Amino acid sequence: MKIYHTKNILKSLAFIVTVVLPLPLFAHAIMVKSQPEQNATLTVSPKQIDVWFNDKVGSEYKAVAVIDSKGNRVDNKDVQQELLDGSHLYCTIPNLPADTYTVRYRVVSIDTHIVTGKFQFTIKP
Ligand SMILES: [Cu+2]
Repeated sequence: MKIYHTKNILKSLAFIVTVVLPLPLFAHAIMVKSQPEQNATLTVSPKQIDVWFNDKVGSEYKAVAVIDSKGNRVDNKDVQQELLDGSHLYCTIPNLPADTYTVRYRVVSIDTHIVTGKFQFTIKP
């Protein structure tokens, strides 16, 4: 009798987890695309850096930074989140000289996990 009862509770919990909770709300953010692309070699300095995630990310604590090969931050510190596409962050950069740059990003996923990552691109006129 007791075991049967426990099974029913477990079944109910399983139902709540799989059906009632909207699972897509708990997505963990993963960067899916960037502009410039990872390891791209460009002949001219881009005007801005774009990163896209697999899902909307939180509007707080977002960060995108561009670092030159000497470790200096060179972006304009103006990260924005696209209004109609919360998965898209971007920042502007000044006209940069030839170098290899590292883009670092930090976002808060909808599942509340903080996600950080980086990629590089090179400017070589
Ligand atoms: Cu997560």
